[in-house]
Amino acid sequence: MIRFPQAVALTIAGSDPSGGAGLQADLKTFQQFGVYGMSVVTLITVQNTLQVGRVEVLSHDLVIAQLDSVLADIAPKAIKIGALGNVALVERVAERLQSVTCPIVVDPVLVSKHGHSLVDGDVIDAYKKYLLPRAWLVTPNRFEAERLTGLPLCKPEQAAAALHCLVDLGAKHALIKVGEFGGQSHHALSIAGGYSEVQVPRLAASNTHGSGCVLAAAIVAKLAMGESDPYQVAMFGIRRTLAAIHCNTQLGHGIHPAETRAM
Ligand code: PXL
Repeated sequence: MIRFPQAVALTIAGSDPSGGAGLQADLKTFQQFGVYGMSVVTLITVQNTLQVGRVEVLSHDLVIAQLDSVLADIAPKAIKIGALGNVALVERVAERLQSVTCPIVVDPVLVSKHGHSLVDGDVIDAYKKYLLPRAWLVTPNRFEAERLTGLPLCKPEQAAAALHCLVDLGAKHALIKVGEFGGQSHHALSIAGGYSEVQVPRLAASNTHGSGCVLAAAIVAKLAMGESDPYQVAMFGIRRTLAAIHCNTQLGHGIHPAETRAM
């Protein structure tokens, strides 16, 4: 039997039973890149591609017990944090991860693509105080970046100031999904204080349900595989997300899910 060092990644995230976003998207993305995936569940959504009907956040004791259990047994090489649901979970998860040395990618999920809130209460201060200082990389979309920084982000030229602020708040690196302008999908990247912009063609495809999860999960998979250059992992995530949106699943009657495929 051939043995090789197994790449292992952990996601701490909510469940999307339709499989497009959340921990299901993360695990499927890890798997596509040959990375062994583990998942700690934070909240359960009742949703499909059309809507989110209900969100129930698990007790923080139950979430921390899951985390303790997996961390005591299998050491991940990288961790992704998705939806956390409330202030107590942001605080407790951040506290538990203090002793973890592998890179942590924080996707500060606040609302679903349908516009449904996935958080209970005002988690912004807790993210700023407890989680951003633990983040190797933070990957907000434009609206999450506005909430975290308090700065407007209506055009790509405003991204540099928001990135500076995220780094000032303690994130080592930051990647903002700025959005679509002039037929291009814009990303802004701060790596070790250096600023760069990445533009990829905007796709007409509507397969975007879960695309934010896929981006952060592909980045975490690449980190787990041993790549440590932040620019390389960010570009890997951006390219693979573009391919996942391009995949054109056409599944469901709402916002079709993105789907990662190994190339
Ligand atoms: O894409 C953000 C996201 C993350 N996590 C869960 C979700 C969603 C969007 O719907 O349901 C559980």
